[in-house]
Amino acid sequence: MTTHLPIEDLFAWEVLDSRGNPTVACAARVNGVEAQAAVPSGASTGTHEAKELRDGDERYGGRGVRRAVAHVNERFGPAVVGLDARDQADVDATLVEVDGDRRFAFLGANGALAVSLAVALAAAAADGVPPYRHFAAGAEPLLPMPMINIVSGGAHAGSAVDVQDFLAIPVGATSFAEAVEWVWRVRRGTADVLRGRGHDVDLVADEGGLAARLPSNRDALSALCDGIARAGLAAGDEVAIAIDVAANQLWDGTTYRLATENRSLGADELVEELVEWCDAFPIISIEDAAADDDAKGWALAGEALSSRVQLLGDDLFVTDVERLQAGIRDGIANSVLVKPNQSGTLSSTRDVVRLAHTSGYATVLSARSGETEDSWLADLACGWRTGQIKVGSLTRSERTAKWNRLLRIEHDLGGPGTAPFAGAAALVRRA
Ligand code: 2PG
Ligand code: MG
Repeated sequence: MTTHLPIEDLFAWEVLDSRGNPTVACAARVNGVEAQAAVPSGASTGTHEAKELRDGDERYGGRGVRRAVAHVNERFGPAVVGLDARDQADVDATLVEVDGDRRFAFLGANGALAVSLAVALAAAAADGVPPYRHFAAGAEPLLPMPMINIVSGGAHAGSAVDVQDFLAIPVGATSFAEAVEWVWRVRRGTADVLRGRGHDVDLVADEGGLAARLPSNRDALSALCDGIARAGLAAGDEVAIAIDVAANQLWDGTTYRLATENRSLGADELVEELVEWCDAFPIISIEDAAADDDAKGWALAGEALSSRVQLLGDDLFVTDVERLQAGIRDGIANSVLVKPNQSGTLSSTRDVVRLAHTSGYATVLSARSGETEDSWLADLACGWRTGQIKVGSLTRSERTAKWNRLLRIEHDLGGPGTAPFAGAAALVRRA
C-alpha cells in the first residue's frame, strides 16, 4: 500500500435516473484504476436540502444538469486532481472550499457528491478492496436491518393515498437474506389482500411499491397488517410496520391535508391520528410526522410518540449536522434518515451518522425516489454500520441493485446466519 494515492483524473457527464430525469455521473481515475458513481434525486424534498443544481433551460424541461456537470469538469475536478484519494476529508473539504458554501449553493451538491463518491470508489478499487471495506476503515462491516416499501402513496404514487410509504420491517429475521424473503412474502400477501378487497395492484410506484388507489390511509395499514398474516408471519413480533408520513407534502403552512380522506388536520389532530394508528397497528417507526419547519408539530409528535416508536427525521434534519445538533439539543425525534445527496459529500454525511450514534439516535441510510443502477448505498450502509437501510420496494432494478449488492456482501461476510446482521436491535424501541 502506497501512502499517497493521487487522483489522476475526473470526468463528469449527464445520465438519466429511474424516473427518466437527468442526473450527474462522475468517473475518477486513481493509480490507473477507474470507478464511477451517479447521484440520486428526491421528489418529496426537504426545504433545507443541499442545492440540487438544474439548468432551467429548454432541455429536459429545465431538469438538465449540464451546468452541474461543467462545474465538476471545470471547477471541482481541477481542484481535487493530485489530492490523495484515500484522504476523503481533504477531498471533500476542497469541494466545499471551491464552492464557498458547505451546502453547495453555487456549484451544486449533485456535482459535488458525484465527485466525492467516485473518488471513494476509485480509491477502494485501486487498493483492491470492496467499497464496504474501504468505508469501514478497519471496523467490522454490519449488514443493515431493511425497512421495505410495500404500499406507496404521496408524491411517489400520484397521491394514490396520502401517506408516502407503508413499509415492512422484518424485526424477527435473523439474517439479511431471511429479511428479504420474509418481506417478499409480505408484499405478495398484501397484494393478494388488496386485490381481494377490489383494489387494482397491477401498477407500481416510483420506488416499486404497490400503488393502489385507496379511500383512506387506514386501509393501507390494515391491508399491510393482514398481508403480514397472509404471508404466514406474526404482525408485530416477526414483521412490524413503518410509515413515512412525509408531512411536508401535506402541509399548507397551517394544516395537514389528507386529500384521500377529505380532511384537514391541525398538527395536534394529525398527532392524535398517528397515535390511533399506533394503537390499532404494529407501527414501530414513523418518519416525518410533522413538516420540517413546524416546530410545534414536532414537539407534539415527540411528546406523544417518541417513547413508543422510532421517530425519524428526514426532511426535518436533511442530513445536516447543524440541524441534527439543534434537534438533539431540543430533544426532537429520536433517529435520523441519512441521504448523502441531502448533504453534498461523503464526509458531511458521515459526520451526521457519527453525531447520531454518539447521541443515541438511530440511523437509517436511505435511497431517493429517483435512483440509478448504482449500488454504493449498500456498501455505505455496511461499512458505516448505519444499522438500518431504506431503498424502496423489492421490484425495479434501481432498487434491487442495492438489495442484490447486500445479498452479495452477506456472502462475503460469511453467509446468512454467520455474517453480522444488525437485526431489530438497530431500531430505537422504547415501548
Ligand atoms: C423519502 C424519500 C425516499 P424522496 O421521503 O424518504 O423514500 O423520498 O427521495 O422523494 O425524498
Ligand atoms: Mg422521507
